[in-house]
Amino acid sequence: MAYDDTNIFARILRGEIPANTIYEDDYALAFHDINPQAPVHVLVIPKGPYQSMEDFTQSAPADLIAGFFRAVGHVARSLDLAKDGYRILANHGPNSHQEVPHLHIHIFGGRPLGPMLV
Ligand code: DGP
Repeated sequence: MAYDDTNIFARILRGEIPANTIYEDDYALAFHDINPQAPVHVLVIPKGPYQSMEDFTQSAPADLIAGFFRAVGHVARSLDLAKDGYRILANHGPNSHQEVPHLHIHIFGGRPLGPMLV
């Protein structure tokens, strides 16, 4: 399916709507989730028109893939999550209940998260 550039994260990337941004570089933007599911719940999105892991890992340039995942690790460390631990998650497609069609990695932390439920 074609990338829909009217999605909310595309609009955040273009600066059309605000986000509580905590990190930005050439490859990624990180901001707090509007509906946090843990004491720390941050989203990291790549700078580019990618819907999910599917198209990102197939068609994004290697430097963007590397820079994006490096940014995810950097953000987790900058939030002081590395010692006690954190969880990352990315949804793809209807079975996952992906709501926003722009790739985003969730970072959860700040408390014991328990076992994965699925
Ligand atoms: P997912 O189900 O993986 O597509 O998660 C989408 C997440 O995006 C969900 O946790 C709520 C968050 N979200 C939706 N709209 C906004 C928004 O406008 N701003 C921010 N910061 N987060 C949003």
